[in-house]
Amino acid sequence: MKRRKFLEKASLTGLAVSVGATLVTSCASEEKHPKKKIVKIKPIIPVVIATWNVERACKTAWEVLDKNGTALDAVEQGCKIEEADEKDNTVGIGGRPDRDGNVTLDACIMNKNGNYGAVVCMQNIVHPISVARKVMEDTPHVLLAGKGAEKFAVSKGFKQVNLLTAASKKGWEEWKKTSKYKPIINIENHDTIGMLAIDKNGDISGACTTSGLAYKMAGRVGDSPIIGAGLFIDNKIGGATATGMGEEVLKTVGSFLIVELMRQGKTPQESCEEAVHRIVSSNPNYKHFQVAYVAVNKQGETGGYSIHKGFSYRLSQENIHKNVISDYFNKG
Ligand code: SD4
Repeated sequence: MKRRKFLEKASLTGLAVSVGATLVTSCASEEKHPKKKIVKIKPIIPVVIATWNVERACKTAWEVLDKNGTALDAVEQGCKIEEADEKDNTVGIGGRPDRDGNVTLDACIMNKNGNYGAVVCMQNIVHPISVARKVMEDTPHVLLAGKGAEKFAVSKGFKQVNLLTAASKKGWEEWKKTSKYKPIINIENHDTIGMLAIDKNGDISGACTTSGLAYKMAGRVGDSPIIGAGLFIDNKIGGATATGMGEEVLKTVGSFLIVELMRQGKTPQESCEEAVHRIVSSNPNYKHFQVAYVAVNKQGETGGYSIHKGFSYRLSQENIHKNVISDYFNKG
C-alpha cells in the first residue's frame, strides 16, 4: 500500500515513473538542468496469483517459493494439486468429459527464459502440467497433441489412468438425455487453474491446466494451453493468465495482450480491464459467457478482472494469503 502511495505521489509531482525495476526522477528546482536519478524500487516478492479460490494449490506453490524454490517448480506443484483433486471437475482427473464421454486435458507452462511447453487434448494422464513441462524441457517442440502427447507421457514414466470418475460419468449420462450443446460458461463453477509466480530471485513463471468446456466437441481445444491466449510470461515485464470461454480469449490473444499493455506502462489491473474490454466491445453476446484474467508485473503488483460478477482469484504475497473478489465489467 505504501509503495502504491509512493508511486501515485511520484506521478502527481511530475516524477517520471518507468515500468521495471527502476524509477527515473528529476526535481522541480533542477528544471533548467535536471539531474536524472535512478531509484531502485524493491519488488514485493515472492508472489503467487491464481484464477479462482484455489487455496491448497496456492499454499503448495507458496511453500515452494518460501523454501527458495523456483517459480517454475511453484506453479507446477500448485497446478498438480487441482489436477489430482477428483472433486474438481474442470481440471485433471474428475474433469467433465467431451460429448463422447472422453476426458481430454489441455495444459501449458512457461518459464523465465520464454520457453514454453504444452499438451492439448491428452487423455488418461492425471498431470498434464508435468507432461507440458517435459515437452518444454526434453523435446525440440513446444506442443504435443492427443495420442502423441499421451505416448510421450508414457515414455516419460507417467501412468495411464481412467480420468472419467463415477461422478463425471453420471453427469455426462444426464447431459446425454438432452445432448444440448450450450458452450455457456457457468460463471459460478470453475476451477481451471491459471497460476503465475515470482520467486525470491525475481523470476517469473506461469502454468495453466484444464479439462476445458464440459461436453465440448471431440477434439476441441481452448485457450488454456495456447501460448499468448491462456498464458503468457515475459520475465522482464510480467505475466498473465485466463479462465472462462476459451474461444473469446483465443480470438483476442488475451494474455499476450495484457503483458504488452504492461510493457507500455499500464498496471496489471488496467491491463486486465483493457483485455476484457477488447472482448466485450467486439462481441455483443458477452452477456452469455464469462472470461476472467489475472496478471502480475515484475514489481509484484497484481490485478484481476472479469466480464461478470462471480470471479475471484487467490493471492499470496508477504503476509497476505487471501481470496480476492474480482471487479467486473457487466454491472448492468
Ligand atoms: C477453456 N478456458 O477450455 C477454458 C475453460 C475454463 O474454467 O477456464 N474453465 O476454454
